[in-house]
This record gives sequence, structure tokens and C-alpha cells, in this order.
Amino acid sequence: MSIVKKINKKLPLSSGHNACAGCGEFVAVMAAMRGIDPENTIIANATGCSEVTTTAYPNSAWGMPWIHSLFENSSALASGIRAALNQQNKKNKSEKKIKIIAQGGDGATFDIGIGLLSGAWERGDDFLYICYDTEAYSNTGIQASGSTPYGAATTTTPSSDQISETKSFGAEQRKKDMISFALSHGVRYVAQSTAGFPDDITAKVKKALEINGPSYIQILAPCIPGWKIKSDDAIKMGKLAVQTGLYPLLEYVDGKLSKSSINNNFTPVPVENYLSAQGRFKHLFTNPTGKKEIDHIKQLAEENIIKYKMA
Ligand SMILES: Cc1ncc(C[n+]2csc(CCOP(=O)(O)OP(=O)(O)O)c2C)c(N)n1
Ligand code: SF4
Ligand SMILES: [Mg+2]
Repeated sequence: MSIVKKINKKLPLSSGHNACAGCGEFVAVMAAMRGIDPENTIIANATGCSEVTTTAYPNSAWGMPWIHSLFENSSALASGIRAALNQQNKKNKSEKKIKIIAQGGDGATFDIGIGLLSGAWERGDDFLYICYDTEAYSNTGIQASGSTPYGAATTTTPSSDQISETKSFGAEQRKKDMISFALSHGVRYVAQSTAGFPDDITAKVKKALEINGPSYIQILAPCIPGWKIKSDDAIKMGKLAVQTGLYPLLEYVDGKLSKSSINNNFTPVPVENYLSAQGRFKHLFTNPTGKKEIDHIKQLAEENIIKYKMA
């Protein structure tokens, strides 16, 4: 019996994975896993960094029931597991409640898996969906997703600094509002957090798993090569995203906003502090039209502060 096998028995996810050093997605994954009981939980995991880096065949860093789904169908897989467990309970005249989590990145959630997720929410299927939001398709080389924020340079929305023939300033679309999308389905527990606040993540996962019915948690997960940040800056970026108003800590229970941001004395930090620390926004500070784009991003932060009653 190897040491790795012994460690795996105790931890939902052990350290034997090959994510990049300092990865913000893994800060978020580890914090989420501290909120579960690995003996009584099943995870369906869409492909993406959280899956690819943990399960290099024939090894697995997961020490709990964990199933790899396709890119698009982790929510359908979770629905099927719930249906099978309900049937088993009926047969055995049991009321045993096993918790189910479907999880994946923003590409899996905002884009390719959105239809199946919508179907599961429509049916009221009882599982927690966690989105680790790196704001790009990180695992395949940082392509833009529906979650990529306005102005961010990615390999499919390059800035004019990266490709001189283009006049592009990065992503031109506004980030898709998945929180509103979840609320529009009547999802009973909807929350947002960031890798800057690991205890907040753990508390929200625990709370979501107590809900009967669908729940959704979206966690901003700074990606080192994707955001072009230093490998020890993921937590700092997660905190700044909240402190600027760009990515507030949110919690909705039965459609009602119960908590937002860090506390009631919220004083926003300048958006420039967040943008200038990331290579994906670097062009906004050198490009002649950059000031206009930064002003637009500031406007988005202000809209959040009003919408979520943070100040
Ligand atoms: C149908 C399909 N299309 C494309 C891929 C290739 N693919 C694997 S992971 C990935 C990117 C995942 O991005 P995201 O969901 O944001 O997760 P991240 O890697 O950023 O954590 C892509 C495009 C695939 N596996 N299946
Ligand atoms: S590419 Fe980004 S999300 Fe993927 S393991 Fe590296 S830091 Fe984490
Ligand atoms: Mg991603």
C-alpha cells in the first residue's frame, strides 16, 4: 500500500495533481472540498483544468466518488445520478441522502453546458453546480468564453499589443450574467465568491448542500498564464475583484439577496489597481483608446455596487 493511497483515503483531493503553481482555480477547488463530506458526496466533473490536471491516466488525485463527464454534460450526469439514487432509495425503502455536485469551468458552464444546466434547473434536480470561473478556456490555451470580461486580451480576442495588424482592445462583449440566469430559473441557492476568500467559499458550499433542489455557486478563479499574473498573485486578484466591485461576494436564498460584498462599510478600491496588475489588461494602459475602455470597466463596477446594494 503506497503512501499516496493512504493520503487519498483521507482527502477528497490530494496534492498529486499537475495544475500550474499558484493556480487560483485550485485554491477555489480546495476551499470547496473543505465544505463537503467525501464519504457522502459524488462529483461529476466536466473537462477543463479541474479535471485534466487531476486525472492523468492511470492516476487520480481524487479520494472520493468522482466521475469525469464530457465538456458539456456534467449537469446531465448529476441529474442521472440523482434519479438512480432516488430509485435505489425507493427499492430499499431508505431515505439516505447522498449529496451530488456537478462542476466545471466557465467554458463548460457559460457556453457549452448551459443548455443541459438550464434543463436540470427547469426540472428542479437536486444537486449543487459549482463553476470555477477563470474567465477563459484555460486548459486549451486561453480562448475567450462567454465569461471573459470586457477589455481582456485572450488568444481569440488579442489586443493590438499582441498582434500589431489588429485594432482590437481585447474582448468586446460584456461578461454573461450567469447569476441572473440562475435566478431566472428559480434556483433556490445562488452564490458568488472568489479565490480571494476561501472561507467564504467553504461556508457557501456547506450552505448550498443543505438545500433540497438546485443550487449554484460561481467562483472567480484567477488563472496564472491566462491572466498573466505572478504565480503568487491569485489570492490578491481574487480579493481585488471583490474590493473594486467587479466581482462581488453574493448570496441569494429563494431569490432574495441576503448578503453582498465584504461588509456594510464597503469602500471601493480603484479599478485600475486590479487591471494594471494583470497582463491581460496591460494594453489598456498603453493603447491610445485605453482610457475610454478603462472608464467603461469602472462603469461596470459602479453598476454592480448599485445593483447589489454594496455601498
Ligand atoms: C466538445 C468538446 N469541445 C472541446 C473540448 C476541448 N476542451 C477541453 S477542456 C477545454 C477548455 C475548458 O475551459 P473551461 O470550461 O473554462 O475550464 P478551465 O480549463 O478554464 O478550468 C476545451 C475547449 C472538449 N473536451 N470537448
Ligand atoms: S492554466 Fe490556469 S486554471 Fe489551468 S491549471 Fe494553470 S493556472 Fe490553473
Ligand atoms: Mg475557464
